[in-house]
Order: sequence, then structure tokens, then C-alpha cells
Amino acid sequence: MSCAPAAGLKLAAKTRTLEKLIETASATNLVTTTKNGKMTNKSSLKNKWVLITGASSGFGAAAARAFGAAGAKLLLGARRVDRLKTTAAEVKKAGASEAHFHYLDVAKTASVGKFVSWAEKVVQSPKSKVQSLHVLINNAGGAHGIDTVAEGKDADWEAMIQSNVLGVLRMTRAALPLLARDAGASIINVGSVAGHGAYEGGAVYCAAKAGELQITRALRLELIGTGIRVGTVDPGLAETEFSLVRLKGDTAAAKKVYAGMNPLTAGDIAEILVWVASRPAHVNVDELIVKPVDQAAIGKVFRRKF
Ligand code: NDP
Ligand code: 8X3
Repeated sequence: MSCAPAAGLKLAAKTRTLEKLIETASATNLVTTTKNGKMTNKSSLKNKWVLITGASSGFGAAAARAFGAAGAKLLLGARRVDRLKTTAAEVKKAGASEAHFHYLDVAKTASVGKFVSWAEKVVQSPKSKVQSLHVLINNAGGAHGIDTVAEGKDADWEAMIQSNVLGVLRMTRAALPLLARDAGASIINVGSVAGHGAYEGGAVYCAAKAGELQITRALRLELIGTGIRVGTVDPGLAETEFSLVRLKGDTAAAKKVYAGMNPLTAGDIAEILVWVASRPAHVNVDELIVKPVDQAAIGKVFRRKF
């Protein structure tokens, strides 16, 4: 008895698998380059639409520039439209062919609705080559106050839950129909080390970022089969406007948060966000904790004495 037909069938199946892989790779613009004898795989962001919330400062603005430098086209949202205008100009300078911006308050469902309708019109305009969204970065958020629970203010609590938790949910729900299926699209949420551990004066911020982490995990389960990747990037101490906002505009107190240590920069996180989004389409970076070397744990920070 000959085993040739079985071998032939196996070969045909292998060829089909290979063809499928090549198809997927070209559909997602997988770029394979050789650098110093090493192979590097990444999917191209060129001309892909990237939507970033909280793009008026810090991580969001830096990420917009970094995605622009990678050839992506940007959709930027935040409440300070004058700052968005500046970011958009910088993004174009960095290399983006297009950078659009619009007012967005993630704490309000109506504002999120208006913003996403605007984004849909831009993405699906006749001149837009790729008519779907490739990356959604839920970055808008922050902390308000350092009060203990006993001293906490309703307005601070509500602002933190609104932006860091409900904002992520609202933006994701509204933008999901725009995200491409089976093409390496990503939802990347910006969490925090605060979502992984509690500290005094941080009860609500820690709860909010722990909420963001669990939303990310649930969403990944819910979206299985769509090809949409879902992950969270969770930084430690980074010097942006974060502490200035948390400490209600007290510049000296905000500076003190980073005194004597080398914090992360917005650029550090921006580069990581671009790296996550440009992995090959079959790779999902689930959860990434990034801390400065001087921060071994939330409350363990090394400070140099001058
Ligand atoms: P910044 O204060 O510099 O930036 C926060 C951004 O969020 C701004 O663009 C702000 O824009 C936007 N934002 C806040 N609330 C809203 C809202 N209701 N609607 C729309 N946009 C909003 O801080 P970071 O860049 O550091 O913070 C970005 C994210 O990173 C936040 O989610 C923060 O919690 C998180 N994070 C920060 C860390 C740090 O140490 N810096 C560490 C870990 C996580 P505008 O005010 O114009 O609306
Ligand atoms: C910001 C980092 O440590 O101030 O999310 O909570 S921390």
C-alpha cells in the first residue's frame, strides 16, 4: 500500500498554511528587515489611522509625534483645543501626511459621540485610502488630589472615575465599529502601576487604573475572533503635566514628586506605544509595566542627594 496520497495531502495543507501566512503578512504590511544579520518583523504604520485621546500634553502629544514619524495619520482629541492645534502641527513636522484634531471630553457621552462621528467622517472621506481605524489609544485621564479616603472630595473622585474608567469604556464602545477586522488593528489603553498596587492618598486613582486593567482584560476576551488586539501599557513615575494636574497647579509640589530621581519621559512611553502597535498582526502585547530604574516599586524610589 502506498502512502503517497497522504504525503501529498499533508504537503498541500502545508502549502495552504504558508499561502495563508503570506496573505496575512501582506494584508497587514508586515515588514521584514535584516539589520546587522538579525531579522526584525514589524507591521507598517504608514498611512494607517491612529486615534489618540488626551493628545494635548504628556504621553498623548508625544505619542502623536512618534506615530507621525512612523508615517501614520493622526486623529487627536482632548479638551484644550489650542494645545491640540500645536500637537497637530508638530505631528506633521515629524512626518505625518495628515493630523486632524477635535474637541473631546471623555467624561461626557455626548462629546465622545460627536468626536467619533467627526473621526468617522475623516477616516471615510473619499480621499482617505484606508477607510478604517488601525489604532485606538485610550490615554486621556489622570489623578486629582492626594487626599485620604477620609478627606476625599466628590469632585476629585468623580473626575478620576469619569476619565480613567468611563472614558475608556465610552471611547471604546463608540470607536469599535471603525476598527478594522483581521488586519492588525489595536486598542491600547494607558494604565498605571497604580492599577497594580495601592498607596495612601491614591485610593480612587488606584481603583480607577485597576478598573482600566480589568476592562482591558475583559475586552480582550470579548473581541477574540475579530483580530483586534487589546493591551495596556502601565507606566510608573513619568514627568509630564500629571502631577501638576493632580496637585491642582502647585508647580513646586509637582516638581518635588520627581526630585533627585530620573523619571520616565513622555517620549519613553510614546516609543513603547508605537512598538506595541507595530508588532506583527498575530502578536498581542497584553500588559506592559514600565518603570524608571529609580522606582523599584510604587513606594520605593531612589533619590540622589545634592
Ligand atoms: P498629562 O496631564 O500631561 O496628560 C493628560 C491628558 O489627558 C491631557 O491631554 C488631557 O487633556 C487629557 N484629559 C484628561 N481628562 C480628559 C477628559 N475628560 N477628556 C479628554 N481628555 C482628557 O498626563 P500624562 O500624559 O502623564 O497622562 C496620560 C495618561 O497616562 C493618563 O491616563 C494618566 O493617568 C496615565 N499615567 C501617567 C503617569 C505619569 O506618571 N505621568 C504614569 C502612569 C499612567 P485636556 O486637559 O486638554 O483635556
Ligand atoms: C501615575 C503613577 O505612581 O503616581 O500613574 O500613581 S503614580
